[in-house]
Amino acid sequence: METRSVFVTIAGRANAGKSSLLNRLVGEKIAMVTEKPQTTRTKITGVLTEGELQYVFIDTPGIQKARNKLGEHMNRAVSESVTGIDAIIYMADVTKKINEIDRNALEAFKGGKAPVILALNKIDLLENKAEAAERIAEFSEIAEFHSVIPISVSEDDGIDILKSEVKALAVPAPHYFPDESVTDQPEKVIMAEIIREKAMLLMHDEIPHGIAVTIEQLDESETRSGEDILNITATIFCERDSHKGMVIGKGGAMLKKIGQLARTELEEFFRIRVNLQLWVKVKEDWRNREGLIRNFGLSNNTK
Ligand SMILES: Nc1nc2c(ncn2[C@@H]2O[C@H](COP(=O)(O)OP(=O)(O)OP(=O)(O)O)[C@@H](O)[C@H]2O)c(=O)[nH]1
Ligand SMILES: [Mg+2]
Repeated sequence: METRSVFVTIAGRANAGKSSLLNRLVGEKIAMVTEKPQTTRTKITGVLTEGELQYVFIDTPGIQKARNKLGEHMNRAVSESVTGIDAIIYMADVTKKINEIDRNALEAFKGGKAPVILALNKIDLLENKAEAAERIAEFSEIAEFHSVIPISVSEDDGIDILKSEVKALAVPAPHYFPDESVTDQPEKVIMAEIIREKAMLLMHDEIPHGIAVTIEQLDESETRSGEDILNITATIFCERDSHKGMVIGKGGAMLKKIGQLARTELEEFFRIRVNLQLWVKVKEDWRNREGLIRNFGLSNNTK
């Protein structure tokens, strides 16, 4: 059988819905999603195989005006993901006016070879569909697109059209990932991300952005009734003592809530009972410390 593959990078400003799109395309929740900007911190590969064709989607962090070293790493993760691929899906929230970040990103893509598909997301939020036309006009003034597709990831609207546009760009090539895989993320990374997502969802202001999670210990045992159980010990890092207090909450209430939400999702994802132990530690200003950024697996230095 002659096989084909297509590599597509999903890029755009924070909160546009890139990770939601990745999850929708591969049919499983492999990337974390929150209503807060700057949720995704590294590139995440999603794989979808349909017969001879393998799609490889790369979700990237929202492009930002970097305010710390972590932000610089995140932007680098985007720029390194837009070369050597077959297409770029540039995703934008249709309800937001274009800005400098869109302009600069699209200008930078002009130097590359990959065709750019503009996906205008969240059309479900438009009262008047004519607003989409306004946005299309704005974007068309600053760049040329392979195609422009209004979509709603949450309503599953227009995703098929987007997929068929991508499919048309596939090239004869081997399948680079096993046909049954949905992501190349190691299990520990997925575990840490599920916990981080819950902490991000429940925390406010600056706290969610200063959270990192590591898995300290992982083993499987049997309960007394003979059921398999996965024992996970994880640490939630935050940037200040005052943040630590908030993450733990009154009488440990917040940490318990994070743990409950995370455990439910971990059990669903890994289809096994989970025993989750959470610790909270402080690493001051870690988002500006290269060594810590690297330890948390967030470094983008290609060495
Ligand atoms: N109304 C509406 N909301 C959506 C849609 N798609 C995504 N969202 C919401 O938009 C928010 C951001 O979604 P994400 O998928 O995390 O966005 P992202 O682009 O990956 O964000 P970063 O990782 O921060 O760059 C979440 O609250 C989603 O539920 C959509 O089609 N319609
Ligand atoms: Mg994301």
